[in-house]
Amino acid sequence: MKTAIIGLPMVGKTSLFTILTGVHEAGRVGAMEIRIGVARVPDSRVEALAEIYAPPKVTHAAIEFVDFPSISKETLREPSYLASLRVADSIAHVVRIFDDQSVPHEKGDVNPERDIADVDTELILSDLVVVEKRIERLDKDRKKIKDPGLDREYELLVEAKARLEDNQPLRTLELDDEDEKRLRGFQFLSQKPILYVLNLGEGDASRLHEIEEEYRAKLLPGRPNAEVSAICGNIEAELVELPAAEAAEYLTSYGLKESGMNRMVQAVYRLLGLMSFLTAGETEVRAWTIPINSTAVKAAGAIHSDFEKKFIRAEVCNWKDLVANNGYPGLREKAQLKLEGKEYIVKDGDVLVIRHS
Ligand SMILES: Nc1nc2c(ncn2[C@@H]2O[C@H](COP(=O)(O)OP(=O)(O)OP(=O)(O)O)[C@@H](O)[C@H]2O)c(=O)[nH]1
Ligand SMILES: [Mg+2]
Repeated sequence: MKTAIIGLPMVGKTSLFTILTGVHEAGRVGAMEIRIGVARVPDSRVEALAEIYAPPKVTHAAIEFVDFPSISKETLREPSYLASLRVADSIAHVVRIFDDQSVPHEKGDVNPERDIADVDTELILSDLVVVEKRIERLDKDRKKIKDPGLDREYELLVEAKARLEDNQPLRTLELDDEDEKRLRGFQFLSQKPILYVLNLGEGDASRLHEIEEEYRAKLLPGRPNAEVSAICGNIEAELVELPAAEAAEYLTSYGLKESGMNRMVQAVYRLLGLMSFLTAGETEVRAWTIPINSTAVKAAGAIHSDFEKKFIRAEVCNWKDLVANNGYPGLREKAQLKLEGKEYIVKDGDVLVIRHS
């Protein structure tokens, strides 16, 4: 799963990307290349389980981030830029809130709501071009061939066009599975789930939650599949350099409880419709990524395709119970380990042992 980091020039995209993924090289301002990195999904449950087993291997879930050059009408016409953006599963739009005289703003002043509206509109216009082209093509084809599939696609695209012309993103379309499939191939930009990442200055750090709430209230009503996450890029950049104990102290000195980067990654994870289940043992403690509402047999498949094919049942417990009992033997004694079949819906924080033939 890939999340594209986009935004206007000099808003802190590359700085964020570097903090998230640890990918440093070529991180110069104004770089034109598109870069991919992997971010660990922070998960305190993994650490708690690792304390019991002290395994040689501890593996967190991971998601990909892609650092894009600044977005504009022009870059959205570049085939390679557009192609890379189209294949992203979600978008993180970095919005500049920090005020810093030494960092120029493309539009002369800091105005987050204007910037959000402008970038949203560029994505919408880019989709409109695709929709109009396809409608034109369908107009011709439908005169030659009678096909209910084409007729439905035409109807859908006419609806999509109306939304876009009304400056509404395609995220607002409510689609059933069939229609969703009909549109999927277009990889519309304004249909992708979006996280607005508010990049605050240090001066605003103590008001971070307040500012986040303020923007949530302003932005989210009427915007499905969107989320808001506030972070303070400069503080986060310092944090990654510090050992854990000092990092906690550093956060407290700004009146913060948790790294904003953690909250941002978790927000992306939710937006992508993902969750984690865990496996724990002497050799490895690990978080695995699955779509929310996955069955036990699908979860088994995330570990190994053979486990899915040869699935017999899953032994399931909640991670807290496993920690409280200091491992499986205690759980078994108290009969807190449940046997579940293929169709069991895995819950966030379940620890699984897959029994297979
Ligand atoms: N004060 C302040 N400066 C920041 C912050 N984040 C980034 N900057 C500065 O802004 C400049 C641009 O940062 P980048 O991370 O390269 O921004 P970008 O969005 O990738 O820029 P382009 O790729 O050139 O569009 C650098 O000089 C950073 O040091 C921040 O949170 N606060
Ligand atoms: Mg950059």
